[in-house]
Amino acid sequence: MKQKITMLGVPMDLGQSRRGVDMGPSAIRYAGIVERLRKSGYEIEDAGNIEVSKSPGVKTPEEENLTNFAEVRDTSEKLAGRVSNILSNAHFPLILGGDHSIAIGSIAGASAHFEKMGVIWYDAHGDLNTAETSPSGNIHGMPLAVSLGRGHESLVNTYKAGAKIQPDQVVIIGARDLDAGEKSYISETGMLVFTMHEVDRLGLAEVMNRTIQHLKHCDGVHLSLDLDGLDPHDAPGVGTPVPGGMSYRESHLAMEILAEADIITSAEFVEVNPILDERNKTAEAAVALMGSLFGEKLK
Ligand code: NNH
Ligand code: MN
Ligand code: MN
Ligand code: MN
Repeated sequence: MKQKITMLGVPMDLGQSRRGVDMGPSAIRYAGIVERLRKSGYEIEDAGNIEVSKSPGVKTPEEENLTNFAEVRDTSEKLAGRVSNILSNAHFPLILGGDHSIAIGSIAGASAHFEKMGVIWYDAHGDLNTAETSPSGNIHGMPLAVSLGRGHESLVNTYKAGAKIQPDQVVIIGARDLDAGEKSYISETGMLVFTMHEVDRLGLAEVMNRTIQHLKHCDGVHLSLDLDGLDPHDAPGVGTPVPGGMSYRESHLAMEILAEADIITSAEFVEVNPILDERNKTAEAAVALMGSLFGEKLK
């Protein structure tokens, strides 16, 4: 992994319906991410937060069931440009959310630097909805679909026209709450999904080994880690907790295996909501996982 990290906060809460996740970047900073990674020998530059503006835009009929469409689209475009610049400077982009809708921008910006970028989606959810299949209209349930070229075209065309990744470049880990439309898309495409059933049967070490193997043909890998992938016991500060998730320990192991494999080229940690949290426990978990991802235990 590159020795220089540029960290960027995205205080976005418009991709879902519970306020507070816009304070995620502050909570993660407060939990000591900069000091933590410096201790491991990284040069880390905090680029601050990108501006998320609320525009009272009038929706067109094509934007139905896409809550805060204009704001999410504008922020995605801005974020993609910033992530792309970080990679152009040969730094590692570490993005702090914000809700998961920000992945539209992170993936658009990062994928421009690779022929075939893989994506590891660590999440209780698939985030494969479109406006047609979404039960909520919340765009944080759609970013993986958008990156795969499905959904409203101006979201799909963020930064660069068209799909940024193909289904064989994606691995979902920890899924336990998939909507009907997401399930049919997964079975149509044969995308690799390790639900909690597979995590329990195989163990997370084997799941990670298979994930790394599956992404062997990729020349870069973006890690998109939704804190609700963890069990709510270990990460209570999230907007849509789902019981039966991966533990704090398992998640550490996952990050350590990724650090050993040295395949991650950009990462985001999303959905930390300090208002719903217990004494910053979820932000602290995020920081600890970042420590492991950047090889803390290996040195
Ligand atoms: N699948 C639901 C939806 O589309 C919930 C998504 N919520 C998430 N995703 N937190 O990670 O609204
Ligand atoms: Mn530099
Ligand atoms: Mn998510
Ligand atoms: Mn989720």
